[in-house]
Amino acid sequence: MENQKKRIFSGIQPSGDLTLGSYMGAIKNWVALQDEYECLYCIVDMHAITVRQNPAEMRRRTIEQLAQYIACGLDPQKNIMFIQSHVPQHAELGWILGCYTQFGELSRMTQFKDKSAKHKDNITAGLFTYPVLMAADILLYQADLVPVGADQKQHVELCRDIAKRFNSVYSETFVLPDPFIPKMGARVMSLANPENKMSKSDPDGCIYLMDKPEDVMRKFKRAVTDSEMAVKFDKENKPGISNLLTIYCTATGKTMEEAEAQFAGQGYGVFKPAVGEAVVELMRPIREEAQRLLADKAYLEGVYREGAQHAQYLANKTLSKVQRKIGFVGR
Ligand code: AQP
Repeated sequence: MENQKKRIFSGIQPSGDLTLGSYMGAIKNWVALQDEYECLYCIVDMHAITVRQNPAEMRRRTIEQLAQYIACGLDPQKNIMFIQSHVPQHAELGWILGCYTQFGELSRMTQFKDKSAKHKDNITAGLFTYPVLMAADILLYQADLVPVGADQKQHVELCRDIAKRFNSVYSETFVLPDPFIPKMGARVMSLANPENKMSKSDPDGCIYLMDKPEDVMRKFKRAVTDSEMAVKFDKENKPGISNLLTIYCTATGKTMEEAEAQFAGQGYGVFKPAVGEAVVELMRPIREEAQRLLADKAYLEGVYREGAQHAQYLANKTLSKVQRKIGFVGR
């Protein structure tokens, strides 16, 4: 299996409950790719601590996130699913790659600029070197493809640059990964402020996968739009409505033209609840299945333990090759 299929790596931080943004930008595509590729899907807890977390909350969310991955349709028999901190090779390769990454490169990362502005009182070295650890996550498994939302494109590009640099110094070592960004849903915006990305840490503008139907409906009915009446896609002038249309199309599988035709001549009072209902129906089976899985902690533990074992086996192959090339004495 290892050598026949191309490989995928992706992960999400347990820094908050999973959102409709992370579902549409990432997980939905993970599910679509699981038959064609050999996939590793990770819960990146080491990335999450780049900003301060409540320990008990993070432990709870880590397990819930695994249940939600499975509930979204990821099959643990087909995919390697694991928790990042259970595979210490990520940290080991991360350190090494940090020595092949320029300070200037990291300074240009927009996520660092955004997050350091948000967490002014705690701008850690970990937040700054986050993209190096992400490069290690991807390169450890020689991943060909990294399915992410548009906001992560810059980090995958940096990962390629680090890999190229290493390969040119020491001969071919790493596969150069490509980002895989969905055509629709790559950047789901906040319902409260459609100029901003929907983020876990912004409860007002955010739909969480585990939200109850009544909460989802309330958030959509309150979604910020504009003073016009037309349900038309126009990202510049109608960011709120354009975001809702994108969510509607991604949830229902309809094209933008179909959605615009469906709501032509109808006001926002009809459109907004219709988007809410489409999302409620999309999320209902996910929420129910996640709740069912969470009642079986032993099963979830089995999945992440087995996942970590398998991941460690693959990670070790790359790590020992890298260590040998850079001049470390074999263990
Ligand atoms: N709004 C979004 N639209 C499309 N894709 C998104 N992703 C996240 N938000 C959206 C994609 O989902 C994956 C998860 O990313 P992450 O949780 O590891 O990191 P993040 O982008 O920092 O997530 P948040 O929600 O913004 O977290 P906080 O609030 O903690 O900063 C990635 O593939 C991302 O592209």
